[in-house]
Amino acid sequence: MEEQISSSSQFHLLYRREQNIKHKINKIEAIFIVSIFALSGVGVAYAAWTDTITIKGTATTGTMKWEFSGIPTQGDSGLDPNCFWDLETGDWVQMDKDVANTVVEYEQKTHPHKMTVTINNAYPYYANHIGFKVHCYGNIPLRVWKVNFVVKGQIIKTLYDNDWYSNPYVYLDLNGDGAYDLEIWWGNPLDLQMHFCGTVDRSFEILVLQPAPQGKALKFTIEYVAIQWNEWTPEAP
Ligand SMILES: [Ca+2]
Ligand SMILES: [Ca+2]
Repeated sequence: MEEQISSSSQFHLLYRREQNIKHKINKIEAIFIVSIFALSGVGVAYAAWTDTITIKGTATTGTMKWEFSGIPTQGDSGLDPNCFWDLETGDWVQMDKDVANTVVEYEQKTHPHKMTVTINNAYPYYANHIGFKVHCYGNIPLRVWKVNFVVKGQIIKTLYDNDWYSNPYVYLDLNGDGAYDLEIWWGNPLDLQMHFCGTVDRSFEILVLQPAPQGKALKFTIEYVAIQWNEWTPEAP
């Protein structure tokens, strides 16, 4: 008897659950249909808003351009200049013989950014002073950011503005034997801001040191790297 009552109760419970589920499905269907109408209304409104939006704009960029200009000058026009001991405290003397010579060449005729210095028949204490001009011809202000010293295609030394203020002397080992062959005194800091049509004079001095290899041309390239004024930093980032 108890089993019959129990079976009957279970039947009623199952029947009520089924009715509830059907009821919920009907409600979900109703909500879904209402939502479709609501979304279609939003869609019309959205389309109306986007149709009215039209944006037109024009942007132009400036130019950042500079070059080495003019003909580089030097202190050896014949009789050799010497600087005994070092470029900082040494005595500059013009000797009575023309043994060595220095050739300074820009990388290209128009808008060069590099110059190559070649010293022929050099000997210890032969020295030279090289002068050149930097010309800004773009409308974005710039600063020279760093100077790369390149030997046989490789950058072996980079000078930043902070380096210059702590020590403006650069030493180059041209043949990779671990001994410095040239001392270079870089004549100017690298923090000057340049504007369109601006030109500045720049210079450096070279001293041939005792370990320089005999019977070899001493050759290196100087590469200026300029950067827009607002990105300039006094040292490597
Ligand atoms: Ca000479
Ligand atoms: Ca060397």
